[in-house]
Amino acid sequence: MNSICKMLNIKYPIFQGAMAWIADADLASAVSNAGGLGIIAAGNAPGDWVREQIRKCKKQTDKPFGVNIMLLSPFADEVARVVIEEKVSILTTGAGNPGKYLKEWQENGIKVIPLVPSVALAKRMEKLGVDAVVVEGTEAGGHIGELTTMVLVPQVVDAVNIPVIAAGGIGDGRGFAAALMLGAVGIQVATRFLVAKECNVHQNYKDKIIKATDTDAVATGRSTGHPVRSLKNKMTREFQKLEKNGATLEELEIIGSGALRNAAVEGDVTSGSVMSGQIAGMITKEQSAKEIINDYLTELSTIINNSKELVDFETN
Ligand code: TUI
Repeated sequence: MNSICKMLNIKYPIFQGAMAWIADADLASAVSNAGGLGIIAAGNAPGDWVREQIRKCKKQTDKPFGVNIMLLSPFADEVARVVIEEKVSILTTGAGNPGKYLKEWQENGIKVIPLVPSVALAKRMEKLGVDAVVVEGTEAGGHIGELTTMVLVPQVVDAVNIPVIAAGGIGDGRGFAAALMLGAVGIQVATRFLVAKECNVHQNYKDKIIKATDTDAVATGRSTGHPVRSLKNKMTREFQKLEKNGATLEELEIIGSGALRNAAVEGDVTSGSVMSGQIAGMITKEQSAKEIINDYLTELSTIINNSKELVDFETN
């Protein structure tokens, strides 16, 4: 049996990626009810909000779900305690090293799965004793690393002995199949769940994802050392202009702060930050979480069933 399904007691090895301000109990429970792993994004929210979402999620599903802790959050310590108090069973972490919390979480029976953008960090996490890693390529949305999923996944798979879940650029069942071929045991998908019917992000955000083409998800902020991928708009153009003219970090941060909330909650997709992965160009319609998961699974089986023909060529 698939190692991550067994470890987490989930039906399909499909994680719904954490999206700050967006991935709440409604989306997470819908994904978990469809057989994937729904994940509540703590983002920059205080402990009380996270507690409320965990309780709501438990009411809406009897299936396993997770919480993602964004380690740069000023509330990270608080949220780290809340997930223990509320008996969450699965945690993912992003944007930092979860080392200082790991022992306590695991003593409380929590499976801990950090997001990593490099082989070195994956190895460090394995040494610390984490249960699995999500390897995120630069195709992903939000705060990103440098390496692509295609090159990062096989290198991490070779470097560690814990399950590897692939993230970044996995837009449909073809990407799912590719991730498994690279040695991952599962996938994490975020951008495609933005257009889930159960996703409470502002409708303007969903519409912008659906309209996006292949070249619309751009990375800004490489000069600051903290690149972010979002859909092209007035904000990204102004940011790029400032960056080109050598703006200071402080000047660049003024544009960035609060911008995701403005887009996701207020629907300001012109001046806000419409964080998105490169797969936005592959997304054509709103669907339920269940339909999205079923699409990935159906396309994956078709590929696996036809693969004999693909490799039916002469070898010696
Ligand atoms: O976390 C992400 N992507 C994100 S988080 C986010 S919300 C946010 N809001 C305000 C400020 C900052 C973020 C939007 N997008 N992806 C997972 C991820 N984690 N990718 C890379 C990493 C990562 C980076 C460095 C993981 C560990 C790490 O460790 C450095 C160290 O301390 O060794």
